[in-house]
Amino acid sequence: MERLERESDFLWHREERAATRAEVIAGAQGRDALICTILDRVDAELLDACGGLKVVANFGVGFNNIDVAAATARKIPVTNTPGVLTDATADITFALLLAVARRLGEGERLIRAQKWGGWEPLQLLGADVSGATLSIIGFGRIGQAVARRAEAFGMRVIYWNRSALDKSVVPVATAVSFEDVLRQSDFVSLHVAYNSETHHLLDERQFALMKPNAFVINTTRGPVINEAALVRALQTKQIAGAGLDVFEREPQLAPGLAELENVVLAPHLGSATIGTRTKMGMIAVDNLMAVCAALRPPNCVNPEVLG
Ligand code: 8YV
Repeated sequence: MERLERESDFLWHREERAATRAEVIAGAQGRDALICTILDRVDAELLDACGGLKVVANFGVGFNNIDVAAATARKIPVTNTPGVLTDATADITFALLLAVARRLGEGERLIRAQKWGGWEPLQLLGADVSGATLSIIGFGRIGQAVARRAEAFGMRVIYWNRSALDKSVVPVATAVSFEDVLRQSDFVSLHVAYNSETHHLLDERQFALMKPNAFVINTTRGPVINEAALVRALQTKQIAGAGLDVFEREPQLAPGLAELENVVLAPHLGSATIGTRTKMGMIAVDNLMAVCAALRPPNCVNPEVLG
């Protein structure tokens, strides 16, 4: 913000609440650049209403909030912030995995409700993490960072990735088929980008393939899972639990999800550390400034428009 204030004519939506679509359009009209977040749907209508935009700089690595084809058709570069949030997101993946396996949410609620009567030999027994099999669906930067953490926890790691990966890059994990990642795992962690191909990648049929002791961890985008089907799979104990940082219709949850004991819920905190969000902001500004100075932005998702 300080950089933008110093180096540009900068308008900032200063309120705690998200900007409405009308406010985004009104604020971006006649401007060269828009920095947006997951809350802002940037589509053809918005781009046309804000004619003159030279760049859309997303504050985040995932850019499913932006119609990139519409931006490309208008020759507008779209940029994102990859890399800097890899470790923070892998960390929260592990936080959720450990929390749900070891029933920390249930323990917390027990203590806070002043219902804890003291140690018991069979109280809140959870699942072992060490020695368990972790499946990683989507083995890009974040998936691989999760695998490195899993190795340190003594887990066996298998993965499924859309395209084949160079084995020397991924020494700690074995590639298996999509059905096998589901069948063999004690923990399934999702790290694919969200798009039409990954919509409801985990649905009723996939939960049916999973072991009853399996846990699902999601730190990518909510709609990669059919949340209603997940609730049913959890209610019927078809799977053991879930650790979720993202939801299909944030901030709303599928009916029944919040009532389940065997889930740990976080409000989209994957990249929420001071250091990570600062780096994301700086990269968003680097990208934006580069385009405005007619230079190549470091992280463009539609580089074909750069010529
Ligand atoms: C952001 C994220 O907090 O980078 C992403 O894809 O989901 C998070 O890091 C969010 O996108 C803010 O726009």
